[in-house]
Amino acid sequence: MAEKYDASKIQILPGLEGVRRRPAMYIGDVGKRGLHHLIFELLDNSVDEALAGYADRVEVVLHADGSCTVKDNGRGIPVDLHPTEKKPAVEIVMTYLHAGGKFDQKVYQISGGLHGVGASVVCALSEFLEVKVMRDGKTYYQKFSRGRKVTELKIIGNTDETGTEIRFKPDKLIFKKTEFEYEIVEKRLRELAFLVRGLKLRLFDERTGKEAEFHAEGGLKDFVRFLDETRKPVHEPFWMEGKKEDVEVEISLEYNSDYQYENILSFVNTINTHEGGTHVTGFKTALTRVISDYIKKMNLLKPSDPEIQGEDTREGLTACIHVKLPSPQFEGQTKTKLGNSHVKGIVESLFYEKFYKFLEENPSIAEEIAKMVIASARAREAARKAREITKRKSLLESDTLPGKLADCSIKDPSKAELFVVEGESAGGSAKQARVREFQAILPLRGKILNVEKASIDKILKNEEIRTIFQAIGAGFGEEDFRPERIRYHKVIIMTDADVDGSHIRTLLLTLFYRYMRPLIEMGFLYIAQPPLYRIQKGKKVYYAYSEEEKEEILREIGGEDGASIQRYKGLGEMNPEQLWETTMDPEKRILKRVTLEDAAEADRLFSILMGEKTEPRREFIMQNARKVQNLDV
Ligand code: 0RA
Repeated sequence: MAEKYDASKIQILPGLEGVRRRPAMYIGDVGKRGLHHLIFELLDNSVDEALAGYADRVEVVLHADGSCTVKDNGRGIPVDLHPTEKKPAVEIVMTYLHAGGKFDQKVYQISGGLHGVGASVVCALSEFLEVKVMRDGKTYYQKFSRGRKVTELKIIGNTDETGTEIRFKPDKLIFKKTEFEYEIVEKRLRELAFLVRGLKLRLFDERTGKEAEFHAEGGLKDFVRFLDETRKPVHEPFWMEGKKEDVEVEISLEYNSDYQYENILSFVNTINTHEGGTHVTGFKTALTRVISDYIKKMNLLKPSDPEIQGEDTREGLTACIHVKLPSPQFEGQTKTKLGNSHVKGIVESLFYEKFYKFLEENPSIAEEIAKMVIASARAREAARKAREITKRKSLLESDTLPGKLADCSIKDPSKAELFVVEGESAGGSAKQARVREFQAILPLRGKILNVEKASIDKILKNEEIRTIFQAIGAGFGEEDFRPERIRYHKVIIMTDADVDGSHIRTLLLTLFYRYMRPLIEMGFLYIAQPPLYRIQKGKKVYYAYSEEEKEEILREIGGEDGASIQRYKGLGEMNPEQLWETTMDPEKRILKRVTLEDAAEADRLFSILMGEKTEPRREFIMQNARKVQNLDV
């Protein structure tokens, strides 16, 4: 540090009684977490000293008497007298709540979350706390109990070491349980070794004799390797570090072939940011961009491929991100989400540049990663389609038949007919007129839907439409239509001879064309041809199905004199008997079998009539204003 430490910089805050009264406010809780937090709190101070470049070794001992020692080889907590308090700095550190950042010139203040509350909190919550400071060739010693000093600071010997050693025993009056767990401490020490490259951390458990030493010269690269120990990485980890403005960034990552999940660990000033934050957002944004850009540049996407999305670039990814900055703002539920917004752009630009360069310099790795990402995108797209089909299946292929369907009794599809009838009243007539044995009736509400502007997806969600697919019973869609399950080998569309009728017909033909094409190809789709005119002379009744036919009939019966001519506008104008006679009786009716060309033409018409583009639609209607009545096939 450039600036010499000065005891006057210690900001004095009220005493430690409050900490003992409300410990959870300072350490989170008084359970296992809070208990171990005491060790982590002291560790943070030692790690700060290491981050500042003054310590390279930290030791933790779990003693047989339930106490714990945290020792580092840093400069040692200052022992000079505070100018106004007239007490050694180390005593103030242990007995006053202080704002950590104010009392020394730490570059990366470990603060925020529950960290950084200081050694005094540990002191307040300990049955005893002993501190040894090795400085200036001497060893200083002072003892405290429950936040109060038990001895004055004294010199207990000479030494050529420097550093700080703190031994404390958690207070039984405060904590539910006071036994430290080796594994919890071990995990944090290991993590710290990866986060502070080169720092040696040793753990010794006197109670069991267990010990471990952690030291990672590779920093986060070693962390990534450790995390993926049991997986199959497809390449050597990528690693980078950089600095921009007041933010230091270190990132390492690798992809695994046998693991589909993303595992992104993030840290700010060695604090695990479980909830992520701006550093993680910047990383993800850049990762997506780098890989998409690379794939584009190398032309690796087929035209049919979906666009790469962020999630595609994170399948099989293990990544560690560590940023260091002077005043981190922590947000979120557990205060483990970085909020400083400028960090996003800094991480994004530093990482983009270095990772892009890495891909360019390692073409075989880049190719491997690109392949995985493209495979993920394809799998995502396929899964989406599958979901959609399942959804449709459950919607449309449920075994229950629609309630509106008046089914026929015969089960042999080759003998069964389904009339899809426009309008409830015509539907009612058809039900009365039909031969129940082989004729089924499905009435559709007059206006199926306001088809103008409705997208085909919306139309598919329409209740009325779904009943048609349910009645036919063979599912629908390119991959999912099962012709062998078609329940009727004649599906007959029966609509009015007016504009609405022709619209509905066009819509139905389009649906069949797009989603049940085999039904058309197999010749199972028909259009009923109701007559246009009813001509009666005396007791004789004639039906004409076209203008020509009407003229012909009139000629045959000797002109219009004495004849009554009725023009049918809708099916509803016919009584059941008439409907049977003219349109449903297999002996007399005229059915038009729908060809694929008919349906394709309807589909084209549909697109113009109901499509999003209003311009061609308007044009079409203008051009065909007079023909519009006969817009059908
Ligand atoms: C304030 C100033 C200096 C060092 C420390 C605190 C310090 C605190 C802890 C806590 C655990 N280990 C520690 N090591 C150092 C620097 C004093 C100087 O200028 O020499």
